[in-house]
Amino acid sequence: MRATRLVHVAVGVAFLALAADPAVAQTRNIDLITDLNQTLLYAAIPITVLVEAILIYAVVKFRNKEEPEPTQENRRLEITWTVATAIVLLFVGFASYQVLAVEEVGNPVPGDEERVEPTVSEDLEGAAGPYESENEAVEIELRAYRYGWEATYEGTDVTTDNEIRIPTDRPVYIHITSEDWLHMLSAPDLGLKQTAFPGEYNTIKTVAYEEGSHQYYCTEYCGVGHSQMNGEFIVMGADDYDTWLSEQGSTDDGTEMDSEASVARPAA
Ligand SMILES: [Cu+2]
Repeated sequence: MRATRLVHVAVGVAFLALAADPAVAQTRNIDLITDLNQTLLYAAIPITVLVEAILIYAVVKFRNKEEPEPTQENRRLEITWTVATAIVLLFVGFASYQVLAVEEVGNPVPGDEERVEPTVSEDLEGAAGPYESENEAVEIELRAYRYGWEATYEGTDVTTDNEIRIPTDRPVYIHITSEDWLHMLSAPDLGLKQTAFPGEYNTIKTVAYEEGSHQYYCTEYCGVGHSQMNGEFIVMGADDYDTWLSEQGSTDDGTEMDSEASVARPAA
């Protein structure tokens, strides 16, 4: 009786796990990461089932053996499991490399000749500009400080505090740095995560698919205000984004005039 119920629960959970398709991918980054996760999961499930089945079989079958015998050397079996393990590891390595080698996940590498110079305010190492071919690309400089984030939009004086606006369907390069201490940008919905180091830039890249608004956090403990060091990623339609940006730029001297999301920056 109990065993049947357990089996039912197990089957139910397995179905739920497989049926719980992740929501529509918001960015190329999260798309790639979720796909890899699923590929590895589909490979891992049969292996887990096989290993557990052999284990349970052995435990049940040999549980009452009066005189246990030592295992005999079995070269064929050893070769089999060594080769099988190697195949599994190669598969995992190959599948992961396919994703890690993509810029959106592995991050753009600076110094590539086909890239344009990154648009950043300071002459520091680490920033990677867009490829020459990406003439639609958007660059944003993101400065983390205790305890907030200031985004500056390429070619303008427009800044937003604790808010990052990006357009859909265009490559977005975010050059992250810090003014004081280690911080980390993490936007789980968008599959973005990168450390902010003082004195250098780290560039991340994304392409957003869907309009929407997503929380981001500082995930590197940085002091008493760490837990309030959040902000909002706002993904806008490409035209809306251009309109928004030009409206910001046309206000008097281009100082920030942003909505409620903007939080006054505390004195140091
Ligand atoms: Cu922080």
